[in-house]
Amino acid sequence: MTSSTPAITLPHGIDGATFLRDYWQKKPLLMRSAMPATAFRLAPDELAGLACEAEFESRLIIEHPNGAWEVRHGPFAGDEFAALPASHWTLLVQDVDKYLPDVAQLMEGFDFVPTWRIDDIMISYATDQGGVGPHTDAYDVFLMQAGGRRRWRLSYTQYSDDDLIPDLEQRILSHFHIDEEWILEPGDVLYLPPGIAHWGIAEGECMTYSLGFRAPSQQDLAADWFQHLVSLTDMRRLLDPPDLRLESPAELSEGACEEAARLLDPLPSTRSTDYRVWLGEHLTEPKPQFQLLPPDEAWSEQDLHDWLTAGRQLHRHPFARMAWARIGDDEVVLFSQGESRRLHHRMTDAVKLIAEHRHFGATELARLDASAEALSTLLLQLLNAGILEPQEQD
Ligand SMILES: [Mn+2]
Repeated sequence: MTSSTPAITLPHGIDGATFLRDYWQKKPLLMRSAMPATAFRLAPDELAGLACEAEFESRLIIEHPNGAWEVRHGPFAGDEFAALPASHWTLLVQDVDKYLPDVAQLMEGFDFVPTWRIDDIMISYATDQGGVGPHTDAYDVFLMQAGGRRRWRLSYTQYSDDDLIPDLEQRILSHFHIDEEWILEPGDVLYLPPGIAHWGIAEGECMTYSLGFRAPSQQDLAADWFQHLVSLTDMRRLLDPPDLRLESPAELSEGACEEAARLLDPLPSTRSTDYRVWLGEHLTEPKPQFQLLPPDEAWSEQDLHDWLTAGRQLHRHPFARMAWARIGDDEVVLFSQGESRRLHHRMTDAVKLIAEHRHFGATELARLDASAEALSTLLLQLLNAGILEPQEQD
């Protein structure tokens, strides 16, 4: 087992259901002492080390004394940090959860919101007065104060692209009306819905972990859905109706329109099973750098049996995205990495266990009301796709 999961302590009088009803995607919530400060283990120089590695997407944002903003992209050379000023800069590293299991584990505390929306944990280190400037994001975020103090200013003004500082790579608002201001201490968590302008400024050195969510645009969904529809088509061609009678040979008749519709109507609608399966696949599609590979040696049924009976755990590869859905009364489907596995509805509890938990073992599996054979088949598929991995012992 890895370290125990630090659950989020919601403020008094707010439970997961209240949070979803009153705050999620609606309004900000400051949660004082929501997490133990000991949950955040990464030291600033370790974060700087990650920003020097090519696998990590990292940025340095420097606010110069003349008010100019500078953005530099990693990977950085180690001595680049030593050459920076004493204040007014921040280092941001994306997707830290994909490589550090301790960081991925923090996500389990947030299972009161839809986990299929989770994108990544970005970690930022800032020197005194450092930050990314005032801005809005298009997605939900939980800002976890990991170390030091950060002043958060919120604005309820609706800003547009016209309010941005022009010709700047980073989206920074040129003006900001402060409606709310809090200083976050280690263990405090601030939830922000999409579109709320915010401005974080380090008060002395600080570290913040941002759990970011995904909000695909209508354009993204349409582009992928229509591409999926195209993939289902063949080369059948438009014919004229058999009872063709012409009033005018140049007229695009009602009958001709109907014949064209006859080619398109058999394609699935957004009410179809095909659509649900496509949506789950679309939403669990990983970023290109987080594709999974099969293990070097394939797992056999015997390997799996031996592993579990030895009391050892299976864990989700940190690259893996998971979701599940019901299909009618008879089927469930497990989604991961843009793929789907359709299963008998008796596998529902197994699918939930796998999609909700980052690690589990024989004890959890034994509680399931699934056929041992079907369960073993599914686990082997996931292990041999690299989605599940044997949990190395600490
Ligand atoms: Mn932000």
